Amino acid sequence: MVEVKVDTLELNMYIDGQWTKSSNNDMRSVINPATGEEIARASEGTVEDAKKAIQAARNAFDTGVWSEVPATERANFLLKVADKIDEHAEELARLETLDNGKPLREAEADIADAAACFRYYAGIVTKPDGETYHVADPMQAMVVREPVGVCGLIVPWNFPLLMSVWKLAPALAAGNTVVFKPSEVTPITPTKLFEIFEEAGLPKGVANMVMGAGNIVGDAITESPDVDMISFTGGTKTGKHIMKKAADTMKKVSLELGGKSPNIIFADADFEVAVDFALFGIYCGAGQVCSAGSRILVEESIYERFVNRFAERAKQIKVGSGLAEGTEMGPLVSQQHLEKVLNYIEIGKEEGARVICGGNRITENGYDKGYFVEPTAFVDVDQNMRIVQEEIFGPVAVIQKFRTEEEAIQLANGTKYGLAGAVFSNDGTKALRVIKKLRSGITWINSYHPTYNEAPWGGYKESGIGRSLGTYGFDEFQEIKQININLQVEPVQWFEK
Ligand code: TXE
Repeated sequence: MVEVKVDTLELNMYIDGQWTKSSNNDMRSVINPATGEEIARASEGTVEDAKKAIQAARNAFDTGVWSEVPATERANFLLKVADKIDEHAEELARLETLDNGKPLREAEADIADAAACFRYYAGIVTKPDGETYHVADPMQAMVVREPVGVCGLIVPWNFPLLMSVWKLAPALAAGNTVVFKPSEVTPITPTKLFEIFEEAGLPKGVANMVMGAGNIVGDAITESPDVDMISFTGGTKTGKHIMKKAADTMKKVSLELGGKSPNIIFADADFEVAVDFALFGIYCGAGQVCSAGSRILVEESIYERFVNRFAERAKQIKVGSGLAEGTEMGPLVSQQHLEKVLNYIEIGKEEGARVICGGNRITENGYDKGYFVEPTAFVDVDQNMRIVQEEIFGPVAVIQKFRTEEEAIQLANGTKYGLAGAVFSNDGTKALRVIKKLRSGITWINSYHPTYNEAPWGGYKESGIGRSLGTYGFDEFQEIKQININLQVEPVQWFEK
């Protein structure tokens, strides 16, 4: 176990261009999930702080300090931010690992993706948009895109910087102002990002950050009549709560929620490739990934062989501190989340499923203070079990058997979620046929997990509404206006004089 010594950081909120403490001076302890030690203390926002941030964002939007600057200026800002993320990449990756627990190589990939996302939206913002229509003479109709206004952006803890950037980059590119709330568990790299915004010269009030509890600061943002839109990534239960609250002020909502994604493996797939991606699909990020391939569906004729090989390889995964050399899977993010995942493992056993690997918390070798869980998989499961239906969000897979293509599709679509899914097969026609039947927004054939700034990300069913990334993700942060121009200005004479 590697000892990590860091000075405790003090993190403050960023409101109207000022680094701000909580109105009641409360601080929240931020914990390293590998050691259980405090690594930072963060100002705990109040309703009053949220209101100040909303007011600042409202003023900044209404005075046009950001929405009315040339698009090239906004693009230049985004490019500067990307360069600064690259400059600080090493520090950011280390902080991400300390705060979230993920292995350093995963954190490094996230930081690189964050810079690339700013560059992608810097490119989009200066490209042509809008349309004109041929309507009846003498009118000319056109459509323009405008920023939505003040956007409330609320993000989770599994990709603390990257999820922030997936919202902040397109929202700012489109000319909105924002009130942003990081997860109370992982505020460190988002705070660093706001330092970068300040250095890159963002006008005051355009981007505001309030930390704190979802049911206090989050609710204040969602309820406010001065906020025009909420973009949220997190659990489905919280997403439903936000959608109901947002209805009172008829806010636009964009929700990226949970999943229980199927990974379908046919007997004609390349066996070792399928096993390899199945492990990556569920254990990358210790399973704390919305799109995790947590339900592995395997064709009957290769089922036993697959289960044995999967378990053999899962047992070899090196679990440890994210900063330790050679670590392949880190701890879970928090004590609370550890308890949730361990509880699901108990539920699985009580339901009669059989553990083929893992199933325990890891406490040896100094791991007892951290939140480590073994890579775990269940077999002998049926579709109605809670471990098959509910999002565990940890390193816990269920492996199911199917006999026919139809059965695979039926099982794959048989939950309330519809975020992601994959098919492994060397029969290209069959793979595409099955993918087209999946009720999921993100899919792969003979792969799992790659994500692109260019391509829309989001789910069907209870996995959410709307899309992040790509041009679709940009659209979320824009209103569409039609402008009708009369080219022959004379009375309409509908009524007699
Ligand atoms: O999520 P929450 P939690 C799933 C996963 C996990 C479960 C619960 O299954 O076990 O959700 O995790 C803010 N108004 N995912 O409790 O509550 C909160 O402060 C406004 C999937 O951590 O959804 C944080 O900033 N905001 C997921 C953010 O919501 C509120 C990633 C996420 O927290 C709020 C994380 C409220 N009333 C968890 N209450 C994914 N899709 O990737 C909380 N929040």
